[in-house]
Amino acid sequence: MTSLFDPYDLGALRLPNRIVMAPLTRNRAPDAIPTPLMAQYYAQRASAGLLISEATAITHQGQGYADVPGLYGTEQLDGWKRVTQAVHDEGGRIFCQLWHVGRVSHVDLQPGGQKPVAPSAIAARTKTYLIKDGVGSFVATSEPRALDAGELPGIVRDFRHAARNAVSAGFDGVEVHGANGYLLDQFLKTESNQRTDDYGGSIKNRARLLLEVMREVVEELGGARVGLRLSPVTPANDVGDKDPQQLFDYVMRQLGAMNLGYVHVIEGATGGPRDVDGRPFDYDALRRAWRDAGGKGAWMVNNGYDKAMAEKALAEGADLVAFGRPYIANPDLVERLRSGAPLNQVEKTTLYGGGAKGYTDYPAL
Ligand code: 8OZ
Repeated sequence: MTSLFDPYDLGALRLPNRIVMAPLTRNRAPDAIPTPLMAQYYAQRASAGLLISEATAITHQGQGYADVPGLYGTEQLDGWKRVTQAVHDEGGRIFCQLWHVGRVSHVDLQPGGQKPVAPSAIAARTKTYLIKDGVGSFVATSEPRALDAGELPGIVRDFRHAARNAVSAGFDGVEVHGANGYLLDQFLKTESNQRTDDYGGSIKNRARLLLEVMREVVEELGGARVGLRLSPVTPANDVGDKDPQQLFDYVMRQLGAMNLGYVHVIEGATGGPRDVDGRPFDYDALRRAWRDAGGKGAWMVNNGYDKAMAEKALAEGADLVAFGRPYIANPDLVERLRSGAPLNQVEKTTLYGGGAKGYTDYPAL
């Protein structure tokens, strides 16, 4: 039987174990530039089979929160080089999560104070995070404007360009953020996408932007260095779909031939219950749809896993398990899971923004 501590070959990368550090937003990159403190934080966690970076804006337009990092300016790339170097020096491997927030943003964070962009001009009933004079606060997102179809090829190119930047900054690969109610998820789902052109209406049309992005990024890096994160039923950031099973089964069938390194699925509500509205969702059917369509990469599961659940998931066909909150408080999570040592608990007040406190000061065993 496969154990969490067995290696996994992700393309040419040998992961020494099946434990993945999930992407975690921590708002500690002023001016979107990764800092030496961030390098220390990721390096402390380098014993994970794979680290996935916090969500990283592919363009200024793709940014939606204060002090999240970017991957489009020279100083940002230099900041990330320090991070990837520190992780590699500790013997780790790290992918960059590529992010466009779409409507989950605020005019104060957008270029020229413009409206955030979205598939349709429908505001998300959700909050974003601003920092003013060093003080953070959660504020309502701004009213978005609907993207013109003529702007979409530019966004696809922005993803591709960011993927190239990620590799030049030393990342081992990228994960496209298709989850949690951000731009690509907004296009996928009926509640946020009311377009009447080729990018709205049918499942095929709503999935078009995501699939165009995936094809371009795979063409740039080769499939083995590309993953995709999805959250079929999460209500995060006010998204919802009338038939998520059909929608995501279709997406999986289309992804099958792309030779992706992995598909990363958030099961249930992000950071919350695995059951949403008592509506059952068949994740095994998703995996089968992907495999039947030729998907050969890793099936990565996430959301509220502990060691026992993770071992069970591996026995039932998952290849990798991503841990989020446990990784915030336990830099040596691999060793703790191996030895059965107790886990440090997360301090909630230091999750978003700030410095070393609640970031790099969680003790290893
Ligand atoms: C928490 C706070 C801000 C952003 C996600 C990138 O949910 C995020 C995020 C999480 O994917």
